Amino acid sequence: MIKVESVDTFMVDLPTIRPHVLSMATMMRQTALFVQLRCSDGTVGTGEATTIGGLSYGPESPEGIQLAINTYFRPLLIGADASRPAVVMDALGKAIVGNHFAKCAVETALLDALGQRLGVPISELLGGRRRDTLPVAWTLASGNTAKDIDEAERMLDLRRHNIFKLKIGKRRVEDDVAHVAAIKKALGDRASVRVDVNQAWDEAMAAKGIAMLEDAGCDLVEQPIPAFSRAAMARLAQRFTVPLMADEALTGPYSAFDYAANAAADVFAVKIQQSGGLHAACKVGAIADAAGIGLYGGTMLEVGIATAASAHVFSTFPRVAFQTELFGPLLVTEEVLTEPLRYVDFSLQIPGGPGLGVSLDMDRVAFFRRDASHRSFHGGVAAATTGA
Ligand code: MUC
Ligand code: MG
Repeated sequence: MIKVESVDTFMVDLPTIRPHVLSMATMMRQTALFVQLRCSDGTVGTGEATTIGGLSYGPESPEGIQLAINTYFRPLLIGADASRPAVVMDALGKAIVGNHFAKCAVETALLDALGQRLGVPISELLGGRRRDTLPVAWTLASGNTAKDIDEAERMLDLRRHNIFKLKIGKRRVEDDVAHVAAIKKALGDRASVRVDVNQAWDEAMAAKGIAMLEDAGCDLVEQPIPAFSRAAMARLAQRFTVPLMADEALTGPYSAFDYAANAAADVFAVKIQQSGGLHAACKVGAIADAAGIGLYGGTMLEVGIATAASAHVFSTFPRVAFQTELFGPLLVTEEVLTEPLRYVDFSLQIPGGPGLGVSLDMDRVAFFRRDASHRSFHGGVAAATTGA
């Protein structure tokens, strides 16, 4: 039997290229928690967990994920059969409630090690990829309309992105819609313009806002109201033509089934961490497919490891009708992979090597580790993320 011999976790703080302004937080940096599983055959599998704005997006923080893995996952993983990731994940599922982001990081590491051992990419372990590239949206979230238009023009010139997601919900509905309309007017048919409200509206504000967004030429409205408002989402989806996308509401196959059964969204943003892992994300995708719901490959602004893991998952979907937003590595100033992911012609090229097909540059990771001796971290969470 090939056993898991050690479980290491380490956290890096990477500056963002500019403040990333969302309805619930402004990000000045992204924190990634990496997990590495060393197996008795010498393989080392890597996984990654991130979130957005500390605890302002969801119930798991990078610090909490590290504590959970070190304290509760590690004793269950040491000595476990590394050639059976599904069995190991079942055991973790029985012993540990929730903790989806942590579970996803661990499952990624198990599958990375298995893929390396078998000499196949993770996409092949998940049933086989259907494509080698994925179109990637970019989020315009500088907080300033003119800057966002400049940024979009730059992305179009570089042929890096022609789909833009605008983060709204922080200001008055009228001001937010004016911002969207100005950007759509500037970009015209050269780009798709979408919005993510990150739950900031109530149903009445959403009814007003979505009607105005339709007039402004917006192509997709993501999570306009709180995740718990499934009935209201169903009413809004019924009422408007512009597709409504669920994001925060989708916390795995059960909520995906609930949303699909109640026609509460036209599109699902599938996220590997929110779903509870790579297989769970595949199930969310399958439920959407069976229900005639469109798919969008979402991100928690992961950096290279979990972005590659997400790409492997999305490569297996029969259709990704609303494309993806796997741009996380491009939002930070520093690269942590030995070979950066490649973005060409508006798309991400999905790595083709065994396992994830990417690996951490351990020297760079050592430099950016929060606990590195040259770094001091005095209550930096607040400094890195300001509330809404
Ligand atoms: C979210 O809510 O979708 C994805 C892109 C981005 O800028 O933020 C995320 C989170
Ligand atoms: Mg979202």
